[in-house]
Amino acid sequence: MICGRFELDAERPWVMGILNVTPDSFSDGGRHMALSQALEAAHRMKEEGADIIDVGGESTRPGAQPVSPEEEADRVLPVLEALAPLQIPLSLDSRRPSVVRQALAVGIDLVNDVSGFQSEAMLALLPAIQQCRAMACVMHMQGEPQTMQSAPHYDDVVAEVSGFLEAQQSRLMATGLARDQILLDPGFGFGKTLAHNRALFRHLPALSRLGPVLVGVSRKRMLAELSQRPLDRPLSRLGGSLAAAVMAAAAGARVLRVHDVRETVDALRVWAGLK
Ligand code: HH2
Repeated sequence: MICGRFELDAERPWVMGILNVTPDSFSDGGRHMALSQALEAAHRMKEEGADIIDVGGESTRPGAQPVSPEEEADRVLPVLEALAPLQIPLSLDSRRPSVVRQALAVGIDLVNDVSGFQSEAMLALLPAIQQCRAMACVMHMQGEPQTMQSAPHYDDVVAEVSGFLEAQQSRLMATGLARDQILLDPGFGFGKTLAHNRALFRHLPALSRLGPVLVGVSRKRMLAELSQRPLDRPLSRLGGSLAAAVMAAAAGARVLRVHDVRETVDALRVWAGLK
């Protein structure tokens, strides 16, 4: 399967390693702010078996303050430039058209938009995305990060989220992207309660029949709720993250967006060897 400048094995799920170049991300904020730290983390993730590296310059955790596009670009562009020789697909986690445009010029293989390619300005970038043969990830979010967890409400979460993803998939395909180029992501934790997340997780097999699916549950609060652990310790959610990654793979997910690359790669290899 084509992912920008690379071809990835479509026979197994891909591991997307998270590289947050932010001071305030919920589990790894402040760890990769220096260019040298970011590069070291990316090299390590590649060695550990990551298939893609997802670079983000804005935290979208519940309650996060938005950053200006200029600030975000200053954080991510030097990292993307420095990672080019690493020879691994690079994803940009951004909902700002100006940042995405500049990153496409530097060279990225996937555009991960947590606001789901809804704005005209993001849609206007699709020809440039198409030209790079890059993938586009359409994620569902209810509301905005600052307030999304205050009282999320749906009449039918599965119908609403999958309806949104299907509509956006059709919109992107109408501009020339192939079905395989568009990753669909229910957006776990983005304006969702535990009950919503559970319903969406159970719907993954059906969603995977619509197109390739990305699942991002790594270290998220829903894992602490399910494993009955303290809600303020995201670094202690490895067991829950691995269980959810394997279950998502078994449900047909194509991409697993994770913080703990080595452990996830091992868990998926064991699952593939035993299934
Ligand atoms: N989750 C986060 C960020 N980006 N992108 C996609 N496609 N799917 C996700 O589930 C997703 C995402 C939040 O996680 P993280 O990057 O670790 O935290 P923060 O937003 O605080 O930087």
